[in-house]
Amino acid sequence: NASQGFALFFTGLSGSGKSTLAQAILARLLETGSRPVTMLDGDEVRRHLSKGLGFSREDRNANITRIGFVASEVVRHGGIVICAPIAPYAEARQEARQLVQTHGRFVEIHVSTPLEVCEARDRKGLYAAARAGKIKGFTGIDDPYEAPAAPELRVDTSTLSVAEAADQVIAWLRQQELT
Ligand code: GGZ
Repeated sequence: NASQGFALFFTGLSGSGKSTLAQAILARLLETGSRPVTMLDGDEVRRHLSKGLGFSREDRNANITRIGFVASEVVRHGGIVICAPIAPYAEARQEARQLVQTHGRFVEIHVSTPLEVCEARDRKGLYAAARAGKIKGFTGIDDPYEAPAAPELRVDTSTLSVAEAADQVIAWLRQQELT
């Protein structure tokens, strides 16, 4: 029902378009406007909530568990929360799902833009640095990304514009009577 809290949990490679898509959906949800929406921005999370964590499997999973905990609190109070970490490990995504589902819906959205496209974009030069060995353990290059087997939604920003992808997500939420 339309007053139940829910979490939109985007997962995908660096440069896949998660944050851009999350921002577009945030704007759309704020337009229709009846409920508070919290954005757990990746950079902000790493600066505050997950300050001091690195990119080992353990640290990435701790990051996702923290995000899941905060998301579950928002959802517990009937709010909408959007998060967009890479979240490369299925085990941590599952833990976040469990935390949130105690109180509401967990909507996992796999942003499945292929690695070649993310790497070609290379907006921050991180892929080039990873290929050059200047960054070790970069997701998709020399660190794993476990693609979700059964996400609620999958969108590929190499074949859809941001607006089209946002439309698909919003349409799905309406169909599920979440908004
Ligand atoms: C992947 C890294 C790494 C490594 C720094 N691997 O494109 P960005 O810059 O802005 O997004 C990436 C961000 C990933 O942080 P998350 O908190 O989303 O990761 S996780 O869910 O795995 O905890 C990238 C930057 O941090 N970055 N080093 N080694 N991305």
